[in-house]
Amino acid sequence: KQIKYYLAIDIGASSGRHILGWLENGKIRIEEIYRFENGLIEKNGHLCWNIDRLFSEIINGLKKCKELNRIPTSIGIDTWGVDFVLLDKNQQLLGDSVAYRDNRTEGMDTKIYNIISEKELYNRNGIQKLIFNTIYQLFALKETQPELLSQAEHFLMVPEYLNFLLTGKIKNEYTNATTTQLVNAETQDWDYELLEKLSIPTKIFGKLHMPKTSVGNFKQNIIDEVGFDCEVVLPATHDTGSAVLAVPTNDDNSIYLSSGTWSLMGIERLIPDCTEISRQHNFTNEGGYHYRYRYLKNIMGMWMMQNVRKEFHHKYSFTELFTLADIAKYFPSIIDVNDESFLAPKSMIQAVKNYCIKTNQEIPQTEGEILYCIYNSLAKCYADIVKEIEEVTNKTYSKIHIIGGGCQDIFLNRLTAKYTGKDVFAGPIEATAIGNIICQMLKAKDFQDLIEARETIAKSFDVRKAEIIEGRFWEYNLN
Ligand code: LFR
Repeated sequence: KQIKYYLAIDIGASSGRHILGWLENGKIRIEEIYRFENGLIEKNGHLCWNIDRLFSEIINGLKKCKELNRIPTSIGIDTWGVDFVLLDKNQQLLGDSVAYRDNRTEGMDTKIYNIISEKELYNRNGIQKLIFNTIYQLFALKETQPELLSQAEHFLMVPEYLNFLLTGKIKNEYTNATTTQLVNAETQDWDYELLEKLSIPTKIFGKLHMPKTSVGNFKQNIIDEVGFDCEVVLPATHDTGSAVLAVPTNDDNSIYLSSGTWSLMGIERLIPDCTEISRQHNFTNEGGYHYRYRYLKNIMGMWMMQNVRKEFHHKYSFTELFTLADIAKYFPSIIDVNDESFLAPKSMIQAVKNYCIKTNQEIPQTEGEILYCIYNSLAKCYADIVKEIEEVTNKTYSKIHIIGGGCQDIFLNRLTAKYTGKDVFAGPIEATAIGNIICQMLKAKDFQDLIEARETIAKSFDVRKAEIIEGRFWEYNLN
């Protein structure tokens, strides 16, 4: 019998990958067939994504399928949220693909709150305030390059643009759209009234499609280039939306922590909470598969580690980093990992030191102290958020499921277990790609529903309980 392959193209802020998934004896199997780097570039004075290169890497990975003679039944693309491009009436790109860490949104919050109060804004969409949300980016564009907005005919989030390049079809997708802070939680559609208030043209926003919708097949030039045709399907195109689908449990006594460039910690809910209390805690209600809501908070996450490792010139293995951090566990200073100074600093190490100076705390001197300071502060932040979730939902949770690439960080997992007092489980590592794949499988009716898909995930992938013992990192080799 011919195996039915599905391809997830999952692009994060630091890397992208093509992962084939298929069913075998009732289990999901995955295999990474192609991987590439991603990162910020500086262009015309802004931090941008190199979207042309991302697309050519997508093509390279598709060619790999052909080479391996494993042609997928369908493919789905997911990326980080909030970032977008504009197309003109000839469907040509307008301007650069500016990245969310660019500082163009500075001060846009105040300007928007002069038009609509922060309270009312949250009440309409229940999306947490992050200064880089699309709403602030569009407003910045309106202030600095209004001609781009007035020439625009189409607004596309990054995965939608990549889908467009493959198929020629433009389709906006619901889960990623909610990250814009422009989708009304009640109507689950673009908030046209809000857009009008902000003088952002409404015509550029297309109908919202749910995950499992077909975008279309490859254009002829793509077929010629990669050597096969394929249907492009919408997964939850927001990576976090895909990742949370792959939480390996149906138990609603658990909190998830999707750990990658960002740490996203929260729960799934069936009803959004746009109340004032929820806003004060700055929880978000991101739209998910089948109108499930991700009630969560963004935490600066592995971004800090990635930057520090770069500054260490990658001279340490992960095992060595854990050991170094562990040796420095006497170090007392705690930083607020969500401070805006860590969003895009020239030097993360200096930013951590500056924060300690600013708050009159001991300044980390050694590499170990820097590492421990970040790790310790991250884990403490996780523990605080667990408390907040319990407070807001008036319920206690017994476990935390850490999913995504960051779940390989055993040092952080142990600290998380220690500070939260919960049972902490790690895995699956490729949660986002798995979530993307199960959405395609759900479309193909390989599973009856999400419950069955999650049961299958739980039995298909390694999920390990975090140990609380300290030290002994040399037993691991994660490189
Ligand atoms: C994670 C993520 C987060 C979003 C941030 C910026 O990759 O998608 O969910 O808040 O990136 O888009």
